Amino acid sequence: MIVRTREEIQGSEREVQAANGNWISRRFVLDADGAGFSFHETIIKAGSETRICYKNHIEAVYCVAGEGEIEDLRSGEVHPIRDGVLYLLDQHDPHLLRGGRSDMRLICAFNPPITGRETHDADGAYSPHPRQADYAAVRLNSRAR
Ligand code: 9YT
Repeated sequence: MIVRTREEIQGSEREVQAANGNWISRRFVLDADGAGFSFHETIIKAGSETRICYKNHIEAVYCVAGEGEIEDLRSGEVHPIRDGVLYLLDQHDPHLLRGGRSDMRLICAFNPPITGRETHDADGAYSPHPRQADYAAVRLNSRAR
């Protein structure tokens, strides 16, 4: 069993901040933990806008505090986000994530897991996992059942 607190993650290398200050990500579970997913708490700053497209990852995001919205850049649909709302980026969906009047606190899970050493490409995506093809094959297999 692994037990971690936010206090020990804050200020450590598991806490990462966007270069433009739009978000803070606290990585409670990373690839090296061997769980098959990574698990983060992300704070999205009020009034911010971030363009994201995780072309190498699936991400589930559950809001537990604050409010904002997500704009699906394929369909143009805008979905409000507040405590109790989940979105699943299962189609590598390009989107705009906007903070509302208060900071949003989001709980995020990534597959493949984030290693913590990713670099961002021009689309704001993270680079592929070293075993990207294996993770894609497992997802495909579980969808077929
Ligand atoms: C919700 C979201 O995608 N925010 C950007 C940061 C990312 N979740 C991360 O690295 O934790």
